[in-house]
Amino acid sequence: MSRLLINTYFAVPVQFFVVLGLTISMAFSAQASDLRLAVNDTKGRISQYAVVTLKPLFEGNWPTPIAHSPQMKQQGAMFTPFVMAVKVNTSVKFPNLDEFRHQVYSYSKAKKFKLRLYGKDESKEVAFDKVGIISLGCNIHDNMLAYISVTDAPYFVVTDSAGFAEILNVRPGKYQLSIWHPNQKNRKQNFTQPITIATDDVVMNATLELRRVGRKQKPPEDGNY
Ligand SMILES: [Cu+2]
Repeated sequence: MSRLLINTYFAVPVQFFVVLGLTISMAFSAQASDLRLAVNDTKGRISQYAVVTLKPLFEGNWPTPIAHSPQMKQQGAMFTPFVMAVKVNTSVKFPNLDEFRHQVYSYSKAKKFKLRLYGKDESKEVAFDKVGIISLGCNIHDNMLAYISVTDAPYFVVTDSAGFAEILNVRPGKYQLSIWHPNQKNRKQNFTQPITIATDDVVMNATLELRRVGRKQKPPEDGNY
């Protein structure tokens, strides 16, 4: 296997509020390729909870995504996960695993809703039919906060605790790579970058400019259930 390393520096327009350091490593392999992406901030800290999407810049028939039923759990007066990405028109379950009640709501443009108060081992379901970022809260517990990124991209993933994202079996072609993070400095402007997936695996690194004080979901204070 031969390996080609390209280091490229992109001067990013100021309005992006994002700096990108890009390292592409191409390992020659067959047909569909894998994209591996490490996301960090300008101080070199790994960035968990970045939503990475790949949108094709070409026409194509995309297979219907496998039906899945993602869950936004309420447990210990916290939402889990903190950031979730789903394909548009996906229904998300909201199971309450606590001994007490929650009332989940969103005022976000892409989906405004308020679930009724419900208790342990009950679950509600919400279908997200518009692309956008949904910010979730709970009327009972102010500390509770989570995000659902609703996308129409065929490929999407959220970076893990190592700031790492992996998209496997990407069809070759030109794509718009887009990264959203709850703490990105410019909330209206995602990081975007065109990217060509050939028949080689791609390994790259993206650096986001994040706010110094970020949005976090704090654990509840003692006895504050
Ligand atoms: Cu709650």
